[in-house]
Parts: sequence; C-alpha cells; structure tokens
Amino acid sequence: MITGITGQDGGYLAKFLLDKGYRVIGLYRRGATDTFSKLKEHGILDKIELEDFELLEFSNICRLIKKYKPDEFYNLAAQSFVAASWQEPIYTAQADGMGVLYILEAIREFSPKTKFYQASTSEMFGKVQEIPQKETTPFYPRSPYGCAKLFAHWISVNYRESFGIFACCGILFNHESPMRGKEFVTRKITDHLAKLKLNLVQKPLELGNLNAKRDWGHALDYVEGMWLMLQQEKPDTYVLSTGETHPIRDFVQEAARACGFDIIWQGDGIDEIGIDRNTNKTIVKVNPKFFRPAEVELLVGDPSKAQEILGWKRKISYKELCRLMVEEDIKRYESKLSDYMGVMVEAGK
Ligand code: F7E
Repeated sequence: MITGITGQDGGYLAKFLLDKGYRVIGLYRRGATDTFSKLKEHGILDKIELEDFELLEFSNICRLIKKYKPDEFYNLAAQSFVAASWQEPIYTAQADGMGVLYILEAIREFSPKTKFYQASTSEMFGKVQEIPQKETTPFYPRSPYGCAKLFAHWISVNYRESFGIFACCGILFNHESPMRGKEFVTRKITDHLAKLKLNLVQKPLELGNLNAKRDWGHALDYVEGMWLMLQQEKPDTYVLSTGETHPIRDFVQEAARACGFDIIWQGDGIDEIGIDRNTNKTIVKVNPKFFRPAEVELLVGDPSKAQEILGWKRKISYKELCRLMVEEDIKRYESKLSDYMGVMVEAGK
C-alpha cells in the first residue's frame, strides 16, 4: 500500500514493486487535476489498484487498513513543497505530522504486523548542527514543513519502541527526476531551459537563493532504499543521500550545459544574472519573490549506514541526473510541438 501514489516517488516505487511481483494498492486524493499523469507516463496505471484517500480522514485510513491488512505500507503522501508550508502551516502540520499518527494508530489497531515506511526528510536537519548529516545528527528544522515532519519522524520511532510496530524512517535528502513537480527548483530549471532552447519562451528563468546547497540524487535509486529498509530483520532509521553537495547556481550551469548554453555569471545578490556566452542573452535572473522566510543553506548527507547495512548505493550521478532531466523536458516539448504541427497541417494552416 502506497500513499502519495500520484507523486514522483509513488510512481517510481510502484513500478519498482510491480516489477518484483507485488500487488500494489495506490492511495490518492480525489479531485486533484491531472492526477494520474505520472502513472500513465510510467505505463503502470492499469496495474495498480486505486483507492480514494485523505490523510486527515481517520475513518477512511482505518477502513483501508482493515480491508487490505497490507504487508508493507509506504507513507509518501504529504504537503511536500517547503515554500508553501509558510502559506499553509496548519494544513501542513496536520497532514505531514498528525496524518502519520492516524496511520500508525490504524496499523496498531487493525494490522500490527504491517511494516511501515515513513518518508522522513533532510529538511529536519535545517540549520545543520554537523557536516555531513547522519542518523545521529541533532535536528533543527527551519520551516513548518520541517517541524511537521519532525513530529512524524519521532512518533514513528516512538511507535516502533512503544508497540513493536515495524516502523522504518528514511531520512531522504533531495531526490529528483524527470517526474519531479515543476514547483521544485531542479525541474523548474530544466523545464524553463528546455523552453528557452526551443524558443518557446524568451524571458529568463527567475530564481530565488542561488547559494543554497543541496545533496541531489535520482528518485529511482531512493525508492530502492525505501524497499530495502522494510526487508531487514529489524526496523530502523537510515539516511539516503549521495554525500555530494552543489549550489543551485551549479545545477543551473550543469543543466544549461546539457542544453547547449554556456553560462557566465555577473553581478551580486539580487542583481546577479546568468548570461549565455555565445548569444549574450540573459538566461537566469534573481527574483526575491522566491526567497524563503528562513532558509536551509546547506545539506549534505552521510549515507554510510545505508551502504553498510542495506547494501544501498546510488547508481545515477549528479551530472547524469541534470542531463536526464533536461533531455526529457526537451523531448516532451518537441513531441508537443510535433503534435501541434501535425494538427496544423491537417487543418491546412
Ligand atoms: O528548493 C532554492 C530554495 O523547493 C531547493 C522537497 O522534496 O527536498 C525538497 O525540499 C532549494 C531551496 O526543495 C528557487 O530556496 C532557489 O534552498 O527544490 P526545492 P527543498 O525545499 O530542498 C526535501 C528533502 C523535502 O523533503 C521536500 O519535500 O532551492 N531555490 N530558487 C528555489 N526553490 C524553488 N522551489 N524555486 C525557486 O525558484
């Protein structure tokens, strides 16, 4: 059973489990627009049993757990956009924090043998107390999202220790892919660069803090780590990360290179711009609208425990990730363009 089946990680995990012969029950929120596009792109929509689900509706969680008594339950549902958590702090706290307690209560009551995976996050490290961050690093969240996830993390550990629930927490550092939502910085960058390359837009990409550093891996590698955690003899907490960190500016540069742009940076702070050396065109500029009230400046995780105990290792490098994301966005726009041209030719225009 997977909550958040329509999101980036839900799609990759469902595909991974189906390939292993699992029966997958996907829980989704009714009413969202274009809900199943990622599952369609993975080609697995017809292979998943779908159920309506709302994290804040305890009765509905109880009913589903009672009905299926799943062997494994992956909780990937959340209000996961950090910036939005300052606009919707109460909803974020309820869904990302309390929602997890609802699931744990339902498991404890109706299916105590279910193995539970909680999507904990590097956002809990926030203003980092140690470099690199590992399982034992003290937490210091910097957003309502990070605070809500911290409650969810500790309540999962507590249910493991109090009631013997097989609850695992994966402290996952940023993980991206061509399926990432466009509100997150990596996909926002690759999507806009693809449009610039194909001349579908002229205006530069507008970003916030270019100095923040993130430890970016590919989501495909990370879902394997989630599964490995639930295959161990004992439940535990693990960091999944690459151990490398790069500033946002560097991701822009790398993705731009894969698009054929050669960016040089000029100016400082809110006046900084990125210009294409060959055409002199401004590709990137800063817009303070995208700054956050409190920033997580640096994340870099130490994945040694997952490597040693789970035998987990990321396979896709940072450079490959940037390239794959840009190439996929270019392909998507090219195929939309060729569909459009086809329609125009048919219409005789
Ligand atoms: O921001 C900076 C921004 O929104 C990354 C979620 O999956 O990973 C994700 O959270 C950085 C921040 O991801 C823009 O200020 C600059 O420093 O891609 P993001 P996130 O906040 O790190 C963690 C592990 C999670 O758990 C979350 O659910 O990029 N940044 N300019 C920008 N960010 C965005 N979104 N848009 C900008 O224009």
